[in-house]
Amino acid sequence: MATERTLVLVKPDAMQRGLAGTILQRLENRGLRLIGLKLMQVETDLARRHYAEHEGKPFFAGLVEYITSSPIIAAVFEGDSATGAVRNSVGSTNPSQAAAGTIRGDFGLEVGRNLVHASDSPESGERETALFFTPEELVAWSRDTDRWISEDA
Ligand code: DAT
Ligand code: MG
Repeated sequence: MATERTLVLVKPDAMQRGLAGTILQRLENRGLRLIGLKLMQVETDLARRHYAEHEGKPFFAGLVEYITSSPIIAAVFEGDSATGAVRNSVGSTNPSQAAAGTIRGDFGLEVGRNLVHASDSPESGERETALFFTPEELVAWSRDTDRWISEDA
């Protein structure tokens, strides 16, 4: 399996509702390794670049307004097949259709307040990580538990 890096954003609604720790804990509990973490206010320019693929869609302006409306936590998780694992834990884009047991399915109701962002491919993970973090801000480390999480560690 390939080691991947994937960007997670704890969005403003999750921050306002005090769910940051719960969300990060669920991903950490899967065995994914945190290699980058910061509390930040996203400015409009970064929001537009992050969501560039959605420019022109009817929800784009609201999406930019939402993601810039309050501080967020940006996190990078690393691990074998990290992208798919995080997306599965996050759940479907619209929380009203997300499976119970997922973050969106357990804590959300509406697509415009879906609590968390997760990269949709390894390539997006690299692109988005570079948007939110400098290389110096990412920490390479190994854990004593890695061999209990991955056969290949
Ligand atoms: P995801 O965040 O699951 O990767 P996406 O990349 O398709 O979903 O869309 C990015 C965000 O845009 C999503 O988290 C919420 C918002 N969004 C997507 N589709 C929407 C819609 N039909 N109406 C309102 N907001 C939407
Ligand atoms: Mg997406």
